[in-house]
Amino acid sequence: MTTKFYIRPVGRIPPPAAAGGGAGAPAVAGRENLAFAAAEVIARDGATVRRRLVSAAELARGAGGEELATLLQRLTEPRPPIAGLTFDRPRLMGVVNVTPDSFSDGGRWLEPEAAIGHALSLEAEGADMLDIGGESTRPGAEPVGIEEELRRVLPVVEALLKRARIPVSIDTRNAEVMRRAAQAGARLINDVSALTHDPDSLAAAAETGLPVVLMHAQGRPATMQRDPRYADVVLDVYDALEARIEACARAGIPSERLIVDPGIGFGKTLAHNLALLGSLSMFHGLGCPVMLGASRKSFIGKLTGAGAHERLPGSLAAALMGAAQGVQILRVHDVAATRQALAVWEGGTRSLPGT
Ligand code: HH2
Repeated sequence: MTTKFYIRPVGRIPPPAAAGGGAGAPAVAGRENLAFAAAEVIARDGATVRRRLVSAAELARGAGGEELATLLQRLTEPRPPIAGLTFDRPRLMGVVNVTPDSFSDGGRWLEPEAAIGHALSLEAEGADMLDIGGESTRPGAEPVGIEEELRRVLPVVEALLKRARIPVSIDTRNAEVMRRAAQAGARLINDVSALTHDPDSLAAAAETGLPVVLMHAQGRPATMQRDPRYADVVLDVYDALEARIEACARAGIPSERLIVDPGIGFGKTLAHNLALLGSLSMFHGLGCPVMLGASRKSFIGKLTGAGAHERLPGSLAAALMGAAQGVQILRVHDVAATRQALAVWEGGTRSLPGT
């Protein structure tokens, strides 16, 4: 049995201490306000998982051997821009659900004009990109026919190409929708099945040349919440995303065009979701920007009893947990509120003592 290693950065060092002493501390994805003091080094060997805390300085000296040095390199390298967006600060993807049945806003933006208006208002609130979806993937949702999905999303994508200044992403599991949306001007593909749902989707995504969000899901929306199980949710989701990055490489989609997302709420219990939320920093080891979609999700309701429309405070807390762990893209419904929360977090983490 071969041992697989994982690095989970912990303990942010604020500037200017992070730069002290010459070489400076390693930082998550090259982000200057995300230098870390230590890391949990995890080794999995079949059913055995060992964890030890190592100082970042020790790790940077190559104390853990070649494999860990390569992993650390992937974790700390700056990420190149995707769809014109740089990743020197957290970016916001505004959610536009052109569906009758999405869990928090189903039916509100089903007419193209309503969806376009909503998208433009999210842009005005400070969204960095817009995610247009024509199929709800909430737990229990049934699939939508391709023609109906195209009918919902294409007019919105086409209109936004002319009317929005920020890039548009297409949230779909279907190859034909990927191709048609790319022709209509979409700049990013967001697939909650990580290009596994439609057998033609890997080829279609490669053909478009667009960047792709690979989101982890266990099972299919209709049944995914029936007793999901993992050996170790964080390590299993990491391994599954790594396997999809490899599948993309074989299909001609290089890792520079990929974004990974642990898929909060997709085949996960409350405990699974919370474990992922607490270990997001580890996912940078995959070498791609990390996305988090926690906005208004049911784990917030399960923790607090809040209904789908009362989950803004919990959504902001989750967004800040993501930001603190270097998540590059936050997929949110409430753009203005998240922008404000992030501005405070960014300001505080970049502040210099003695100013
Ligand atoms: N969550 C949803 C849909 N798409 N994409 C990514 N990358 N990450 C996510 O967490 C994610 C996603 C579900 O949220 P929503 O679109 O609001 O609901 P619905 O699926 O009911 O339309």
